[in-house]
Amino acid sequence: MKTFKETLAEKIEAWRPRTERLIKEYGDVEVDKVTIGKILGGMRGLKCLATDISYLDPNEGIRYRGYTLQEVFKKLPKPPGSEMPYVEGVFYLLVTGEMPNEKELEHVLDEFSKRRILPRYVYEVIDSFPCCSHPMSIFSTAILTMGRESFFVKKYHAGVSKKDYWESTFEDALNLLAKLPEIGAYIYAKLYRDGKRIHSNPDLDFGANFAHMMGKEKPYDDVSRMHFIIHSDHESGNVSAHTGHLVGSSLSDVYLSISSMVNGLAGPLHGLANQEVLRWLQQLMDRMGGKIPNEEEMKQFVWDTLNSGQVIPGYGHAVLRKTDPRYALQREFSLKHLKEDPLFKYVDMLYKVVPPILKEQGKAKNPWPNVDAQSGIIQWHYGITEYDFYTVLFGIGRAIGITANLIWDRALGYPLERPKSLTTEMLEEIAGINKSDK
Ligand code: CMX
Repeated sequence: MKTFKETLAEKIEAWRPRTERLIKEYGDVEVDKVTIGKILGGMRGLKCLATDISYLDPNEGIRYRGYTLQEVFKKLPKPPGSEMPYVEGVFYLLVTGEMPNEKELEHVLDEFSKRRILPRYVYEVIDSFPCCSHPMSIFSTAILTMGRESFFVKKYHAGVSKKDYWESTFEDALNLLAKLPEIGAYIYAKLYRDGKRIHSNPDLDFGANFAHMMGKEKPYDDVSRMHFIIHSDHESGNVSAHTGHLVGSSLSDVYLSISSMVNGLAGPLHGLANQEVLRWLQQLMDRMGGKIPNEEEMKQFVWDTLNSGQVIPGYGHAVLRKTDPRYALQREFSLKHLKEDPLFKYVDMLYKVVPPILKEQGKAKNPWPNVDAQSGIIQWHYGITEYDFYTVLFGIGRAIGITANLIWDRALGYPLERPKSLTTEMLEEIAGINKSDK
């Protein structure tokens, strides 16, 4: 049997001529048009990045290596007695493009397990944070601290060939990913459980070990697997993925890149939205004195939010134009496991009430729910009620896709990113605005 790394090496060798040919023979072929609207509009929809790890279709949602999320969940191997697949399996899929067979899975499980031990200084760094720090700041710093472990940095300074950069990046990726559940669980213990740490169990897979360290019973292991898998990748233009790629393009190591992506994910328009959903629902609960609102009351709450100039958290998307399949998958799980939970009832009523209101308001291009509209509610149900922590969970998952991308960025020799910027005056000149019109 070929190892994970050997399989990847073969894939890379086979893939390189394709990108080399595109650059050499078709480098001048136009793909998209850069307008002033795109430049001043956050480059929304501009086709200017390449990745083979995942593709986001506006109507269908994300595909990992060509597989829809439904297919990923159906085809990836699952631990005995579990509803959700191994997280390690999704990393194998994202990196190699193939579903792992039994032997390949065993190998990748072993690779993760043997790299999971967290250096002591990481606990010390987490311990040293001042009170009231946001868990995402701690998470980002904990990752950054481990930069001293980077194989890539050692190999780079030893003068390894560019063609081989991917190998040490692959090692860094596995070394970091394997430690993320423990970093996350320790941040949680430190902030919300008086530092009472539950030791990692080497016999458990990524999802189950995380659940164990969080002190949670079944089916929280499946909740974790589902959460990490659905958040792992969403193409490369979103803030976290793009940040990871951009920072990595300067040959910063995996630790620097992933810490940076975590900082991008921490923004309220991106990953922080899942905590915003909970905060917003709590306001409604307070207003309702705990009882379930009727549809009219819910509509009023949504309109009040919009009229006060705020967005409806968990709704809308920069690319998607339908209900996010990540929302749909979590809804399916919730209908099975937490149908009677009052917060789920709120979320379900919002699904009915919000899209027509956003359509009526006429601003949001996508009135449908995204992944964040549902994820926090599931965590809450299983007792993770400290919603500041939710984005850390998102970050653990997102690191899986971004490291897969970083490995391939190095393998295909993607260069330093360096777009060109213009001044407002230059744009006005291009637009043909005369000085006297201004
Ligand atoms: N509620 C109210 N207004 C919304 C809205 C929502 N959920 N979604 C978009 N809009 C508004 C925008 O604020 C914008 O208004 P202005 O013209 O006044 O600036 C207008 O509709 C057009 O925005 P858009 O093109 O539809 O959306 P963007 O690509 O600019 O932004 C997103 C996308 C996700 C930031 C936005 O929909 C939003 O703020 N949603 C709420 C926050 C959220 O759920 N974020 C998580 C996204 C998933 C993720 O990446 O993690």
